[in-house]
Amino acid sequence: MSPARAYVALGSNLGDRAAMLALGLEGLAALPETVLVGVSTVEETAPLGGLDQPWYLNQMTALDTALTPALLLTACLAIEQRAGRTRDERWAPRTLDLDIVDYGGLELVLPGLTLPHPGLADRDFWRRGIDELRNRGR
Ligand code: A4P
Ligand code: MG
Repeated sequence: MSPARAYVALGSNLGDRAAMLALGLEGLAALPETVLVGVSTVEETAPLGGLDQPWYLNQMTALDTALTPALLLTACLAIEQRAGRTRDERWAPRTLDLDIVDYGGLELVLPGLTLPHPGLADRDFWRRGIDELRNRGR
């Protein structure tokens, strides 16, 4: 099977946000059957949803992957969990969010996985990240 071009978004609004994004990129770069082909500029964004919470750092990535959408999601959740672990091994509040924004243009609604991600319409910063990567040929 030829690989699919997937866009995976990173977001963090807790702890050392830049370090969380770096952990996320490291995790994505290490995925099997996957090449991390592009990484957007980091953008600082106001929290969506009107809640009183810290601002986010957001970043978009482009991957060429032979993992299925379900396996890619499982891998993303595992990366999130690793980033949420504190040094004393107790669970910390979640500090890193990974969302599969698009997977080869596939339209899919499964329990636990909707593609393209339904948040895309409301998130200018995701669209800017994808545009930036596409303008670079990614
Ligand atoms: N899920 C379904 N489709 C997908 C997909 N395409 N990619 C399911 C990833 N996950 C998908 O996600 C809950 C479940 O969504 C996953 O287990 C998966 O089965 P979560 O990230 O654990 O839950 P959440 O974050 O509480 O909810 P949700 O609805 O995923 O929120 P989002 O979309 O992650 O948004 N404001 C700014 N400025 N920047 C942000 O990045 N992010 C959020 C969280 C809120 N406000 C924000 C930002
Ligand atoms: Mg999420």
